[in-house]
Amino acid sequence: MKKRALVTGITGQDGAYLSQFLLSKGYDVFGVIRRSSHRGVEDHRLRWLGVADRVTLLDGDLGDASSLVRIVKETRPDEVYNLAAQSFVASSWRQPVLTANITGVGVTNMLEAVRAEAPEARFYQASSSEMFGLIQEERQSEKTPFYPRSPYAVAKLYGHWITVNYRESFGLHASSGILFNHESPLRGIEFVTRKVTDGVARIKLGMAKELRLGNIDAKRDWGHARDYVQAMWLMLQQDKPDDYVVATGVTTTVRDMCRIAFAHVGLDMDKHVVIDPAFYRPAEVDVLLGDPSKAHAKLGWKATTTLDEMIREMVDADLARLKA
Ligand code: NAP
Ligand code: G4F
Repeated sequence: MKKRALVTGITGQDGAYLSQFLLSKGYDVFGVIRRSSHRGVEDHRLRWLGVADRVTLLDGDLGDASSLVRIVKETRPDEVYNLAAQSFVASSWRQPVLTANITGVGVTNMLEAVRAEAPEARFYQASSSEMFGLIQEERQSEKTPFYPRSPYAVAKLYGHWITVNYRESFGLHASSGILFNHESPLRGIEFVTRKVTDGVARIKLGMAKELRLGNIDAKRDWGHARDYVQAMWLMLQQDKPDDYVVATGVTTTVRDMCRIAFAHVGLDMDKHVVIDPAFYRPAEVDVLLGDPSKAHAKLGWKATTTLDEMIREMVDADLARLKA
């Protein structure tokens, strides 16, 4: 019997890579897609990876509990990956209630649907290193206390704890992956790595002269989404549900990430980057650095792509996209 996986957020970066990975493992893959007036473009990432025709998309929304119950009933999944969220930190100050409803309470909607219609299914929650926020330890592990610094992080913290609570209250096989930043050529253009690689490609091709950025002294632990979706799957293959930090264990400033991107096409970032206070945040997460030793020891998982390799892959993909 083929295994069945249900993925919320299937049209996003991670949803696309996870679908590709699950299909390669022989799964039937179902995904939740929300209604849009631009039907036909939402699956662009799935098309980029060549898997759009191999997944089944069902109409639903994380804010509409009844749609989730119906979808879980219809698809009878063995594994549920809850990736859907308002995922952009900067937007969460502009849309705090929506962020709370979707990124936070939406998790309960999904857990309730699973509890009612597929209580044996294994559940993955997309938790975030943003929950560490104002860091309480130099290297953040599963034991590090949380200190969220944005409405997004507060909502994710709720989603994290409700997942733990449903595991402890109802015995669901519910695991939470505390994933540090992960990127790819499929990253949304508003996130800093992709904004930089797209900007560098535009400058190289003579389509732009400058790149406007906010706090380039912030540090992140960046990995590749292709590696990170494998950790999600590994969590659901364990006998017992648990929580895991997924990270590279290396942290880099936005400035140095930027320098890699400009250097790859032979440009000097100092001639093109303009600091624009419009991109500063009301409260910043200055530095994140993960300790992935539990994921390594228990899941046998390790990041395989360096930041250098990933940024060069992203710049090349943006150059190709813009030339086309
Ligand atoms: P993403 O590219 O922004 O994708 C978000 C997905 O959620 C999209 O498919 C989006 O649909 C969907 N979505 C948004 N609101 C929805 C709603 N109301 N109902 C149903 N679907 C909705 O994010 P990502 O980078 O793939 O991240 C996946 C998950 O991991 C997110 O929960 C994110 O917060 C979390 N996370 C990401 C990172 C990272 O570095 N990437 C790190 C830690 C945790 P549309 O396509 O229609 O917009
Ligand atoms: O790329 P970012 O927008 O990612 P951020 O805020 O770290 O959040 C991402 O990673 C989280 C995991 O830790 C996820 F949970 C979340 O869903 C998302 O995927 O910003 C990274 C850093 C920040 O410190 C920001 O202030 O880059 C800094 N930055 C500087 N200039 C900028 C810019 N960020 C953006 N987006 N745009 C700028 O112009």
